[in-house]
Amino acid sequence: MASSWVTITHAAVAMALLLMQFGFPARSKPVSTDPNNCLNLMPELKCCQDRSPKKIVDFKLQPQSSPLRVRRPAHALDTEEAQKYERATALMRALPDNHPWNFVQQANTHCAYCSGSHRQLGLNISFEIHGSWHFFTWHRAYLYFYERILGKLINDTSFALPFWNWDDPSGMSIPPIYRDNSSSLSNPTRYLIGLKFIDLGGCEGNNTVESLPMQRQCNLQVMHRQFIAGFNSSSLFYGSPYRAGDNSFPGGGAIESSPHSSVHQFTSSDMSIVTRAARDPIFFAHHANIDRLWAIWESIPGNGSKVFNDKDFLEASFLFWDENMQLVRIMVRDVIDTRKLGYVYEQVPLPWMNLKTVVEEVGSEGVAVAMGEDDSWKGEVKFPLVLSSQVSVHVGRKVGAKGEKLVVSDIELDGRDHVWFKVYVGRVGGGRVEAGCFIHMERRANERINMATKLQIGITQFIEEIGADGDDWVVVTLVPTVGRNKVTVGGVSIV
Ligand SMILES: [Cu+2]
Repeated sequence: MASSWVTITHAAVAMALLLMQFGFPARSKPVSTDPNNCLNLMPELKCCQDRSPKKIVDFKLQPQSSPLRVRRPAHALDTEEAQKYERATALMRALPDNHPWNFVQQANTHCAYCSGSHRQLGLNISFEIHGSWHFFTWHRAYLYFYERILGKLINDTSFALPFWNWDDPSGMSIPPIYRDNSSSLSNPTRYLIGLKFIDLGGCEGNNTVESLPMQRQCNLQVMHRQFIAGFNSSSLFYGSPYRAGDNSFPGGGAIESSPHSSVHQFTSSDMSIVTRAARDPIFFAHHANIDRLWAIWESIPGNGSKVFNDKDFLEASFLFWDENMQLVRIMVRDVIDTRKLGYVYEQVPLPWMNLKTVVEEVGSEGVAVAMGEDDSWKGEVKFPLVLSSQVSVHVGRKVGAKGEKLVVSDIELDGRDHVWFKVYVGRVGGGRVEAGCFIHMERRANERINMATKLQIGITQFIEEIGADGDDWVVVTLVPTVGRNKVTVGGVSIV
């Protein structure tokens, strides 16, 4: 008896040691959509689909029988391509109001996933597809079905959505196909400046003939910066994990704030309000470009995504009506390769990829406050703080640390508000670079949306560029540009 007790105890201790070493086996909890629980929270914006399905089928990748669809830059479509797209969208708009393919019903699919309407299966909490690692994946699946429905409507299995190539100077304005007010692709309420220039993040100038080249160059800098900020790190590029039971907005990835949200804002009108955004047909070209940037990021050597090892990422699932009028449950694992989904992007130049970051030197306009040995030295700024004006704080770092991340934590706001602040990293007494920004887009809701999130930026390359590799401290400056006083920041740290 005594010896078997000893054996059991030994076994238990050995198991406990193993678990301590390798961690407890994780409970799998991918987020999935509850098909029977969708709440129309706003009377003026009913986002749940009108039609309930008889059954839901699991998505299966189709064997490639037809050639790959090739998504081309919207500004470069030929007349035939443009007419096809225009006609398909017109047919979509003409469908009965409650048809799942109807243009507004399709737009509502996006709304239902960003308004608290869709609920997580079995949990009755919001399923939100922004501000986490599902930003890219959900939108890829959404565009996939949207494209195939359009193709079906015009009986063309090669039909491909265009992408809005705003990361190249040739595409930095509203593409011509979206401008004609008699077209099914137009939205006459858009901000007219977009006809000249589209701002990827703080680059709007006079929009004069003289200023436009500089504005375009500024846009390329934004592209370069946002890619660096998420470079070579899955968690920074994709955003924070979002598992079943998690609150919305754990933290968006490198390009969700900018250029994604900045382009939404600048396009204005429906596009600037998350819950209405897909009512502007340009939404789909905008998100095709976001999707393309994801594909580009994945193709960069060394960027192999660590998130692909996480079952909670791969097994998350969404619901969409497909081109056969089935409600389909699609998993993230099905959307990580565009070729398997039957499409590719036309290769076009990436003029932002190898730029050099602009370092603003002391004395440049607006820099002096940030760089001086001002009152905020070493913790004199008290967090949490309401971001009412520019604030600089000295943040400690470990010299020689690999993969440094700047974390702006406990960002709190009412999710209905539009908020934008920029983040600079500077050398004490030296130059600074804009390292990133936080942009939250307005959304409609009857009640306050209590939102708590964080911003993470990869800063290794920025630290090198300002020459602060050997410094124990850097100056981080937060500059609110929209929604002053509407956002609270809990802290700033480098990890
Ligand atoms: Cu979007």
